[in-house]
Amino acid sequence: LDVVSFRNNNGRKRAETSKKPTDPETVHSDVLAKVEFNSGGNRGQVTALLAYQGLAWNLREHLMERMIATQNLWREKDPKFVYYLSAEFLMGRSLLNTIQNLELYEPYAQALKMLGYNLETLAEKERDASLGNGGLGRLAACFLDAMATMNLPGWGYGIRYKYGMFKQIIKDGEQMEVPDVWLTDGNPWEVRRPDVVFPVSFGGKLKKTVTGSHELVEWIPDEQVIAMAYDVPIPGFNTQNTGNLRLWESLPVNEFDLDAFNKGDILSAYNEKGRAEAITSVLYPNDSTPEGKALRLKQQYFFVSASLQDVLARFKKVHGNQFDLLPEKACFQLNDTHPTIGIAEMVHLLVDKEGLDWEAAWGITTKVFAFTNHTIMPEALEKWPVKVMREFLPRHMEIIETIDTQWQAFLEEKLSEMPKAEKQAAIDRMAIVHPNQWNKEEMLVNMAHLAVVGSHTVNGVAQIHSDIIKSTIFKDFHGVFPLKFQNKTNGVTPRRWLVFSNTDLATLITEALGTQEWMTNCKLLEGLKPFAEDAEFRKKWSAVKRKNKERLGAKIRELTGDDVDTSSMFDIQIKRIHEYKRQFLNVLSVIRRYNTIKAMTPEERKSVVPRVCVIAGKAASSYERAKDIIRLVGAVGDTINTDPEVRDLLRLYFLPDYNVSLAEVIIPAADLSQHISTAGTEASGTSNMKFQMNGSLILGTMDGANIEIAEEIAAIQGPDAKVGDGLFIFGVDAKDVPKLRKERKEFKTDPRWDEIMDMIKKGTFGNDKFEALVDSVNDMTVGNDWFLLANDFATYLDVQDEVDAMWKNQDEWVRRSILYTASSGKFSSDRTISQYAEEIWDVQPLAVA
Ligand code: 4GP
Repeated sequence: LDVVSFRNNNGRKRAETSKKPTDPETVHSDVLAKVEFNSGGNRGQVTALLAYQGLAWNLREHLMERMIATQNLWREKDPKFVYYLSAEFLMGRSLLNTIQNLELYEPYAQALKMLGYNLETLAEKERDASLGNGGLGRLAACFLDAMATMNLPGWGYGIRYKYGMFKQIIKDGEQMEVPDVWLTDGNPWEVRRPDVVFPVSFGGKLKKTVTGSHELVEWIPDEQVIAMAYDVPIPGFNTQNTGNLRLWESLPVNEFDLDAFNKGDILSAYNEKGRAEAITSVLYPNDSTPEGKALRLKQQYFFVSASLQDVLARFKKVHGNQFDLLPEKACFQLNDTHPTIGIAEMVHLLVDKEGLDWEAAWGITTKVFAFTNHTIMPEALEKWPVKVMREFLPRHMEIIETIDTQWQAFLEEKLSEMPKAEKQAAIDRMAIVHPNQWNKEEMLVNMAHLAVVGSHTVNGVAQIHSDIIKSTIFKDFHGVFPLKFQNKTNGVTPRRWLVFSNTDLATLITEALGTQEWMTNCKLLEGLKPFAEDAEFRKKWSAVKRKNKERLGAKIRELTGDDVDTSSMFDIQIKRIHEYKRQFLNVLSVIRRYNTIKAMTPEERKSVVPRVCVIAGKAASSYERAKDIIRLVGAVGDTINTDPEVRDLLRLYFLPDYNVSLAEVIIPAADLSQHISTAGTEASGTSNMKFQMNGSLILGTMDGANIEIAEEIAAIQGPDAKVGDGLFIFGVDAKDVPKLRKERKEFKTDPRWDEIMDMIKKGTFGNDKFEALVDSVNDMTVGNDWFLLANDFATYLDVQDEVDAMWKNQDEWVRRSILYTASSGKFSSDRTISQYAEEIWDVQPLAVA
């Protein structure tokens, strides 16, 4: 597939903003005017916050102008659109991303200087928009960037959470969660749209009227809220085109109960407001309580209903009631199961509101939805109790039951050749509504099954993951619809993750390649290959890395108070904390390294490669085992970092409150990054791609996208290289995992493993013995080491030795680093999105001239 065909054709000419001037003087005076007129500030004393806001308002006008031009063109030409429905968008900061996407860095940096500020320092004033948990949320943000850059007609739709991902504070080694009050200073990057509002209903009952063979169902809800839109313009890079992320806020129909207030019942006066606003208050409320579950279901329905109503309203303006045209004009990508209720909502809107018959409505529905699965972790495969669904969405529950009945009837036909009992078992396995396996009394709606049945395409996010879902969670479905399943290997935006966060490296690359074209056509990075052999170039490459390490060193000092030696190897693992991602295994190897150094003579210590190990990431608030891991990292770090015999050779830090902005500082500074999930458990991973782009060597298992990264790195080395050459690969094969799990009880652990387990349990680190954590991998009467840490431990230590040996050969290390970047082109989200556009969405680019 030719990524180039998706690039806009105006070459390297900057995509000019049409009306607003961008010279430094005008920007300066415009920012001052904004400070004065928008916020009543004093132009003689522009605080950092006011300067940031003034600048952001100025930029938003550019964005709005472009967005309006884009929307006007699209309205006029009426192309097919993709709507990316996602409960998460992990956007991070906008200021520098906007300035650089619009290629306005120089004049804006100058204008700010005139105000007495440095652009980079000021940019840090902005709070991250953390409207997501991790991988799938950040992926959605990268996809929006790619869609805008490639001029694809499409919008994102999501929730404007008042409190995003919690802020992580580490207190006495423990993770504490504090609300993320990201909106207190206002959000200059959004536009409130009181003119774009839709009602969203819950609860109540159904009223049915039968006329002839036709049954009319009317849903009489007992609760209603208003969904109000906020538009967040999404700048494309080197194009006029500007996309849109529409986020919904939930508001009460009646804001205030004056009657209650007048009667002295002050708090009840706000009841309805509180209930309505709760829906969009918090990202993923804890769903371990029934109240939490209901709230999460309400969130999902809320944003999906508002989004579909919005799309249908626009469609009807142009095409009236010709709903059979909808599949030619719209496509909805379900980002995991969270928006899956949209399938039932589409049927509800078409049948109950628009008067279509069931067959027509269902036919249209199955042509407009496509579904992406992001994980096979059972806890993430959403299943809603029928009871809860019926209480809050009675009509949708009925629609789902009808879909399920028809689906099962279809299967009866389709599988008619099978012996009866076998057929019934297959149908039961594929049912949308089925009993809870732990409590047969309770019936559940399986959202992944609904998503597969209601979508025309289902995809995984890396080749191995797409293969695994066809043989595990969706095996039966794949048997029925082999052609429905596709792979779309993830990608990340090279703009945010390389060009803007590692500007020195980007400059060096551009100098070497003699063009900036690689920023929108990452395959051109292959042109770096010969430079890997050039000693002068390698020197420059190392100098950039060193500078980035200084920047991270300063960050570590700010966060921990410690100075680190930037000539040490920076060894990084950053991602959500989860047992399958095996941060615990990483800590075990750090302990091993500590023991080894302790046992050495001073002379022997001279040959040790000094390392600074960094781990960062958040644990779900109710995930105790993950929180144990964070505590262990902290406790082991405290022991090592204060041990005078060791601290010059080894450090371990847990950096708090990992988010997009911290990642932007960490990734460019990594020498080594770790992606060590048990084979077959990490769907793809995307930080592995960011690290590769930034020339960090990879230590990992053959899992997720690591495999494809290894293939690309092998390919660039030439026909003799094998997959895995140039990376540090270890661990069991995905295909062996089920068998090894069964045999884990009999597995003979390595003596070094036993020694470390004893150390931890004896209380060597901190005040704790971490018994539950240790037992989960070591005591087969308590845990089962499901993620096979013990099996992979020895080969992990071996490969760590290979890392050290390679580090001592800096020429080879840097050579590889360059080859990593050179071979990272495949992992641009531009490539991923162009594949979605061609192979799933059938959406074509349409650029503002
Ligand atoms: C993540 C997967 O764990 C990760 O492997 C993948 O790269 C990412 O999605 C994007 O596809 N899953 C989630 C989740 O974020 O919440 O399930």
